[in-house]
Amino acid sequence: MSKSILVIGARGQIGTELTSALRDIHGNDSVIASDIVTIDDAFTNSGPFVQLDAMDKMAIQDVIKDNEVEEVYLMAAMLSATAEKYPSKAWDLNMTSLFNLLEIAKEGLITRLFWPSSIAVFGPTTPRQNTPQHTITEPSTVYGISKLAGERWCEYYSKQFGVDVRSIRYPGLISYKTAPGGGTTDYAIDVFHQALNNGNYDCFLGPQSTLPMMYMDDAIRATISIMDVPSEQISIRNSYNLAGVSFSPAEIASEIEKRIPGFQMDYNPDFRQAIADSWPASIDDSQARKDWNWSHRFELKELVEEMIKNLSGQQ
Ligand code: AKB
Repeated sequence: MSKSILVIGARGQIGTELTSALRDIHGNDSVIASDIVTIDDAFTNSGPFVQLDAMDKMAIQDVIKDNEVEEVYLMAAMLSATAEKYPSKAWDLNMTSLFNLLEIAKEGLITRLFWPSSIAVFGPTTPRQNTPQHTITEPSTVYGISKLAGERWCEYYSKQFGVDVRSIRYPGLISYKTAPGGGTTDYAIDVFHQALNNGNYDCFLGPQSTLPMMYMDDAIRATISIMDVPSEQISIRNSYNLAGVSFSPAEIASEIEKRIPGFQMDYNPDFRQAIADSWPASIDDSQARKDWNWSHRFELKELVEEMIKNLSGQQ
């Protein structure tokens, strides 16, 4: 019998693709999708769906008990750009949801928990190139502060109570299936939509703002892989560094221009520039490679090709 899995935040950028991938592996009925928003469509109808507030511990506990859920992927979060506008809401959502799930795991109601962290745990004092797994973490953003606190809680619950929680520090994620929501790296998705629709893009970061990024297929593979390995292989209980490809707005513009001749990128940095400036340019993920055999597949060229191919059909 397949294990029962709950995805919280299943309609978000990562949650949507993660739910589909998990359903392909474990079967539609074994993967319960949940989100605060409910929309009657093909996605919610492809398997069980429950409307859940990620901060409502009692409701989550009921779903877990009623369905004998073993694993939870907690994907609900407020991202960096939005969190700067709503600091206390971001703190409440990002912290309360994690804290509740760690407690539920401690009580023995689930056996394994996935929680996403981010490159946002790093800050201006962190070495920017090839940022190590263990280094200075002094985030200067609301989102980064919440992710760093979350990482400390994950490690604490793992060490003190034996909670099997696993986590990845996601870089900026690039996908064509679902729109991103309120991140600093979102320009690298918006640019494709604008390039295909209008032939130009007004970028909110400057041309040289190199950031760590990853194609969604790689991110989903990493998420499912880290949850599949035996517990003894997980040596990092706060969160693993994960690297895909690093590029700047100027570099992605030049790759797009090769495929959409005449494409023009303009630069008008806004408040998100300061966030980008505080983050690493590239990540050392050798610990993830060593512990659970991680390796990324998509480089910039393939990522751009996939995005244009898939979005061209949708425009
Ligand atoms: C964001 O830009 O806020 C996210 C992230 C890097 O965690 N994509």
